[in-house]
This record gives sequence, structure tokens and C-alpha cells, in this order.
Amino acid sequence: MTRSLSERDIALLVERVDQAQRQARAIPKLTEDFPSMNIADGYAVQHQLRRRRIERGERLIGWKAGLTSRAKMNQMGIDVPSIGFLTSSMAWPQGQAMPTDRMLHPRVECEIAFVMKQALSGARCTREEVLSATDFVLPALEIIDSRFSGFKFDLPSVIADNASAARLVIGGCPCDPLKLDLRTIGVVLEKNGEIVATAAAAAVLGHPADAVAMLVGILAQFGEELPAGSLVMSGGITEAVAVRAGDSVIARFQHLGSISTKFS
Ligand code: OOG
Ligand code: MG
Repeated sequence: MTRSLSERDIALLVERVDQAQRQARAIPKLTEDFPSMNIADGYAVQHQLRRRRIERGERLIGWKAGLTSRAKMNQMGIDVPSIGFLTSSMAWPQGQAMPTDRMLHPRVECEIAFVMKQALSGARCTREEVLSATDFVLPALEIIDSRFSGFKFDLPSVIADNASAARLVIGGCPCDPLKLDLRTIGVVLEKNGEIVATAAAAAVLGHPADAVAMLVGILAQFGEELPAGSLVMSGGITEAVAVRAGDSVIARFQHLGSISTKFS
């Protein structure tokens, strides 16, 4: 797909989203001022934001797939998966309360994280290639926080906002994905001791490794690869759950262990 916006408009949007992310200030979705904005424009903004954050000293640690489960697609009203980048400043240690004062309207997602031992590239990456290039999988929580008012956006806007990436917590037991059937891994998400969502990992595009293959395909469109050592978040298995200061969440994954966090 070719871009519809000029370099000047892209630069303006990069500045707008960067400020919103840094100041935790809500802005209207970008297509309100730029109705012709398309997916390619969204990724152009995201790429420049990535460059800015790396220039400021953040390290690229991997990538995330977003909107990969029916639950997430229905919740957000978008049925096309997308990707975003992950940096060192987004990783949060398990066991340390996560402040919410720099977030607008955080939501928690339970996901399977992949750690890659081999690089992957190409437009037609397969599930089998992903599984054999994976060092191990881990249970993870992603904390998303849209910079758009009311958590309302369309696909070009959310791509520009780096797929709502905010923070992530990983833990549990590293497992070899070839020794498990990832499709049937069940997850129970609890908030403040109550079960708020349950699902099996097949909710993510039929198999979470397919989300990684999809991500590799999108990277290939930009002439990029998924490097060895990357962390990949394969996408929320259940709906995202809103949280605020004082809440605690735990996601219990079958076979992989639990992952929890508390918000302050
Ligand atoms: C977009 C990001 C979605 C996932 O796991 O599906 C995402 C959003 O819903 O704000 O991270
Ligand atoms: Mg996610």
C-alpha cells in the first residue's frame, strides 16, 4: 500500500503522537484531521517514533502483534491485525507495583510471549518456521494504553500510536513450544481475586505462532527482519481489562505458570 499523506503531514503526526505518549495526554484519533490517512501512513508515523525513542537511548527489545484474537477485534471494532515495537523502557519487573499516573486509561491483556533464537524474515513465514526459530515461550501481561480519547481509534491511528503499547511484564516458566500444543493452553485472568476472563490460546489467529508469522510478514513489507533474541508478544487472548491504581491482576496459564502485577 502506498502512503496518502505528505512527509510534512507525517512529521506533524509524529510530533503529535510523541507528545501525547510522553505527556500521557489524550488526543483525538488522527483521521479526524487527516481523513485520507491509511495504514501505510500509520506505519510511517510508527517508524519515526521508533527512531526517536532509540535516539533517546531506549533499546529495541522486540515486537508486538495486536488485534489478533476475535475477542480483541470485537472489543475494538477492528478486524485487521497490526504490529508495534517494544523497547527496554516498556518492560516492567514482576513483583514491583506499576504506577498508573503516567497512563491515561490502562488495560491489561494476557498473552503468550515468544523469545526467538533465530532471525525470521520473508513475506510467507509459516507456523512451523516460527516454532523452530523460537527459543522458548513465556506467559506475559501487556498493559496497553491508547493515547486516543475514550480509547477510540481506527486502524491507521492505532498503528501510528504503536498499537497502544505501554508496558509489559513477563514471568512464569520458559517452555519449549515444540513440547506443548500452544492452541489448547488455557488462561484464566483474575482482577482483585475475581475471574474476569477465560480463553484458550487458539483464540489468537488459530495458533499464537501464526501471529508471529503474520508479524514477520508485516516486517518484510518494510524490508526488515525479526532478529534473533527478539521478544514477541503474540496478542491478547481475551478481551483487555481496564485497571486503575489499587488493582491487582493475575493471569494463570496452563503449563506456563502465572504472571501477576499490582497497580499503584
Ligand atoms: C490495540 C492493541 C491490541 C492486542 O494484544 O490485541 C493489542 C488496542 O486494542 O488498543 O495489544
Ligand atoms: Mg497486546
